[in-house]
Amino acid sequence: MQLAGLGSLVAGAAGTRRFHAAAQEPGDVLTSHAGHAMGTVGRVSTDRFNPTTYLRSWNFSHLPPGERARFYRETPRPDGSLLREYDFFAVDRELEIAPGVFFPAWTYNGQVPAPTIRATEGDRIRVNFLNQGSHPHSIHFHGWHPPEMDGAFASQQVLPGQRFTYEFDAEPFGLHLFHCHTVPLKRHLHKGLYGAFIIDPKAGRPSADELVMVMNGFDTNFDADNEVYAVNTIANFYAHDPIRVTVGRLVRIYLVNVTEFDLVNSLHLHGMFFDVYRTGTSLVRHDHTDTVMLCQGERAILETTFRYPGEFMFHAHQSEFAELGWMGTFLAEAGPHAT
Ligand SMILES: [Cu+2]
Repeated sequence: MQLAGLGSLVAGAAGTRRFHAAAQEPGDVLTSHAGHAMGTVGRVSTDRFNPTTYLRSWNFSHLPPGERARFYRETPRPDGSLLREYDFFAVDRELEIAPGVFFPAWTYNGQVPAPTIRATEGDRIRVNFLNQGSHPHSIHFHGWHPPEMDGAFASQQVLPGQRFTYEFDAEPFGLHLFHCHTVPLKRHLHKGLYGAFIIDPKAGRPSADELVMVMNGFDTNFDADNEVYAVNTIANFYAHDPIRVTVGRLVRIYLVNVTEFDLVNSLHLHGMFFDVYRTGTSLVRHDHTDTVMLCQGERAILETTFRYPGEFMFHAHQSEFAELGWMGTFLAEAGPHAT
């Protein structure tokens, strides 16, 4: 993909660096397309939500232990499994999704995507939900559960100020999601009420550097079409702050598509191939490719190992989405790195 000449929102890493390098040389004259490549000016604050931290956080692992215990508790059960108990709340919050672009989101626990829920097959999940938002909401989990835990029927909507506790066993293993299931559905989903739900097989998966990526979009002018696209909410974030990975170490991506208004989204990785485990419910790969396409609500686990050091772009292969913010970079480095 050629970065120079992309739309105004794009600030692709390669283009930005080319500009900086050129600007540091006295007397250098920028090419006529350098202005286009520069894209957005400024950076989104990561004080309240840091997409780099989000990548490798689940069960509130990003919080200090004392604070974490307010939102997540584990209790061993006689059969060796765990009761995993979560405190979730819905709250309205304005999010900066691109420099200077603010979106009036509805969130779980103040962030989009919601904190990732992760369990092992056979664990018990209990989610205490409090709706502090201004509209009725619910949490609808994908996976096995009895109908009274579905959160989708009219009688299961949680009104502002009210609570509901969702409780069910974690199965099957795979990559699932949870989201609000209040009508109008596309509005409640697109406003930000969604998150990743990982269930690990009992025997686990091979050790890897694991990353959660949620492909999302934002309709900033409420015309039922997205103006901004991203992976993990902030447009072009990983183009500026590459995802650091290690050459020779297995990387596992938990990829979820919650993009509203567009039928499909996709992830294309430059310079290499990856294994695809659709919905993560099988340990046998379904595909070996460099581009995976997911419908709304669909997800896949991707596994690959970086062979060469350096930068590798990844982005939606729908060029429009890439140009409107769904663009990122991996930085593969030799040797161990701190996560
Ligand atoms: Cu809702």
